Amino acid sequence: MFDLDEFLATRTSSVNRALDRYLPSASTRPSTIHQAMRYSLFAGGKRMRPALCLAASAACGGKDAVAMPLACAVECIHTYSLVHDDLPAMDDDDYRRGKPTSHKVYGEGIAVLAGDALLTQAFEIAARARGWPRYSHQKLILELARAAGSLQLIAGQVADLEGEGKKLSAAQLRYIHERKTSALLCCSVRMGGMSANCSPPQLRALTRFGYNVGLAFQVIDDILDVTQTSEKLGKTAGKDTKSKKATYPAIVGLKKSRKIAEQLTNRAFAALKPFGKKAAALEALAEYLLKRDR
Ligand code: GRG
Repeated sequence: MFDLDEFLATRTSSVNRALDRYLPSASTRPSTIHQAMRYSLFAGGKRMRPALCLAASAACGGKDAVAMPLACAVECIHTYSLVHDDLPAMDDDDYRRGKPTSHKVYGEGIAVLAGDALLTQAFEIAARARGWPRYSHQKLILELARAAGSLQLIAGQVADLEGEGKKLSAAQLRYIHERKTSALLCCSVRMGGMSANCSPPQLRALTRFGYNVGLAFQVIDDILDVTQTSEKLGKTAGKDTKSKKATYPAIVGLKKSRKIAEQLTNRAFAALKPFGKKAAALEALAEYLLKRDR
């Protein structure tokens, strides 16, 4: 039996240590921005994207230490997106990762800059990865930039904002989920594989896995928003309904939403077949993400 608790505990510690090393210290001038970056980064996120990156590296025979800069880079991008998403001009939220949001503590100006700085920091950290025979630095930076750019993460956010209060079809909702959530999760998995110099068929299998796990992740996130408390989630529950967002539970109901998340997870499992036992961590993570309650 794969010990996922042990995997998550050890990987979270090593990711936190690496992030601490990569980021300027809290006292580095101008200290406000470095404190704000660290405040959100170390607020207690679940570190699912780095865990997926390291697990994908392991599936391809890679080493954690080699994948670490890429695992940390995706976490910086993810944290930036949360800081900006919480701003009054976006979702206007007071609570994230169990703490007051960045703009509540540091003010809007510093929160905008902290998000910008985390995004930039991600590329600086990724540039420290050594590059591999099949995957040059150029390919890695392209991968990250595409996932975070105006065709993926930002596109998802734009469609999400523009869809508020409108009745969206399941296809339109899928468009949002693919970009807002699945793209960065998939990128985390792919970069883990790249750090192990994975073969093209392995990269295709990881892409299928990451795409489906990413979609399942957002369906579950939508379900948790209506079934869990803010205390449990560490962010404001019921926000989607309040801001009239299109979600799977709103469009197809809770029961069907759970079924869809299961189907997506099964597709993710199927993609892992070629990796055999080496994919134990990825498989356990996909199951955990389906059954999570926060
Ligand atoms: C570029 C402003 C801007 C936004 C990008 C990612 C995003 C769009 C907005 C963030 C809000 C949101 C609901 C995103 C979907 C992805 C998601 C479910 C994020 C929460 O991820 P978790 O649960 O969070 O892994 P922790 O805090 O555990 O890391």
